[in-house]
Amino acid sequence: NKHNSLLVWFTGLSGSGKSTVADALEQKLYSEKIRTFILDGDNMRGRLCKGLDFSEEDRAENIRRVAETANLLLKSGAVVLASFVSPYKKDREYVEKTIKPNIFVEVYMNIGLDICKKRDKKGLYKLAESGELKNLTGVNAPYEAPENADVEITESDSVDGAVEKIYLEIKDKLYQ
Ligand code: GGZ
Repeated sequence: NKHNSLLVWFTGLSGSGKSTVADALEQKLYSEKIRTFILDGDNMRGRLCKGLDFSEEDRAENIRRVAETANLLLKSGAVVLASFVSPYKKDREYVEKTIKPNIFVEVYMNIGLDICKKRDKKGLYKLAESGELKNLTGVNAPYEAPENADVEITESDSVDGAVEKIYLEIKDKLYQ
């Protein structure tokens, strides 16, 4: 099955559903025999990006290493699904300019902070609000929302709906 490589970049707050939607998109692509690879905080921050914190500088370095890794995977022909908070516009722009033109698809998980806080799976928001965690995006660190994302997912989209939106955006790019 011949398809192009693509980098689908999910940005959004912790708890906005980046990984959930990326996983569901991967399932859909898998059923179409498209080769995928997921990059996220779980497989990057614990390994290649170990030791980096959540300061602006270290987030930039985190994203730089992610971009290098994504580039290698893209060369193998895979569709790379990358889920990173990536709150700084300059870092997201860096990723886009580092990879081959026209294979970058930005997905903005535009989910309100209130909803992310309610989920708070890891208890990070609670910690940040009590002052025990610094640099938590949305609470005591900024999130610079994308202004021209290729796809925007909001709280009115279901997971399947989100997958459909993204798929519509990437399907031509996959096979052109
Ligand atoms: C943001 C944090 C922080 C702080 C820990 N700020 O929802 P999660 O838990 O599973 O995913 C988040 C992950 C963010 O790492 P990224 O590599 O995506 O960040 S960035 O792109 O900004 O470099 C969250 C957890 O790590 N986490 N502390 N202070 N997210």
